Amino acid sequence: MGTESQRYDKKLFKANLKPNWCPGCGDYGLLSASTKALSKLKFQPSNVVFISGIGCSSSFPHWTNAYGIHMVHGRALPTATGVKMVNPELTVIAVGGDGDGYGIGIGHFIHSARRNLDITYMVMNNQIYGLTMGQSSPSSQLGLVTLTAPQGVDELPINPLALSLGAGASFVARGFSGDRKHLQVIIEKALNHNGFSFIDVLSPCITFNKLNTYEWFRKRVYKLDENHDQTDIEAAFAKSQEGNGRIPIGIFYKSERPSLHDLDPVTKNKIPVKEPLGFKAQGIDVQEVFDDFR
Ligand SMILES: Cc1ncc(C[n+]2csc(CCOP(=O)(O)OP(=O)(O)O)c2C)c(N)n1
Ligand code: SF4
Ligand SMILES: [Mg+2]
Repeated sequence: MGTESQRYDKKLFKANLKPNWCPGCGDYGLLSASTKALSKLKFQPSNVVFISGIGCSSSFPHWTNAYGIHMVHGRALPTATGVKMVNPELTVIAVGGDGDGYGIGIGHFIHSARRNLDITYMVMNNQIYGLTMGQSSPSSQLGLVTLTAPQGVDELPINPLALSLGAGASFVARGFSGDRKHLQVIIEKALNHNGFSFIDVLSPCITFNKLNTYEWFRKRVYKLDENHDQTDIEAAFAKSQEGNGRIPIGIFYKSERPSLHDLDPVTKNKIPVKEPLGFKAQGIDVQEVFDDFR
């Protein structure tokens, strides 16, 4: 017999479909940790929506029992923004890969961080383009041999933690899909955070990235402990700079600054999807509007 918090349906958010990821893909770790986190926190599938872009990782919504939108490449966050703006009652979770979020979608990542709408964004960072079979990604490590860099990657990888901190994200964390329990705890905290919560999830691609493997990470990752002050942005920046030898995981930064909904005068006290539709419903004489343009 478990305690109350241990008794929950761990499979509530799991779809009856089997993911088509390669056996051993890091993305399974995030799928397991996030579906369990949602169940444990007593969320209901009818109130949750997963929104993704394109990539192996972006097929994520298909493997969950909740609402889902499989968007075009790099556009998970603008879609998530629209959904949350019109229906703030939904728990909105954007997911995708490093190519999707740190490449084509990077502008949306920065603006979502500074906008601070209450969305959780989880990136399955395998440091490669998996779906398209092994091209370099913006987070590929220097020297990684890829389809597009047979001589080894020679562009500096993006630092998603430092970038999101600089852009104003109010919750910044890193997890490792090889440590699902720890990852689940981070996700629970992110889901409970009111604002843009970003988690970079180290998720090895066992097929196309032969350098950043589970073993490679296990030698390097360590958990941030209670001495790390999550409210100290300078400490968070310093931790985000730690390199290949040591890779901290955990919550780097958390601030209680108001979310966009707390500030926005239009949506603060309104749920737009529940407002009447159309001019007539709002008591506007459409003929008068047309007449204005004559
Ligand atoms: C506009 C557009 N450009 C390029 C592509 C091709 N494409 C599909 S997935 C992808 C990258 C996937 O990498 P990532 O987001 O890291 O996901 P992973 O497969 O590694 O999980 C690319 C370039 C596309 N689908 N649409
Ligand atoms: S190719 Fe890589 S990212 Fe895609 S499913 Fe296989 S292991 Fe996962
Ligand atoms: Mg990738």
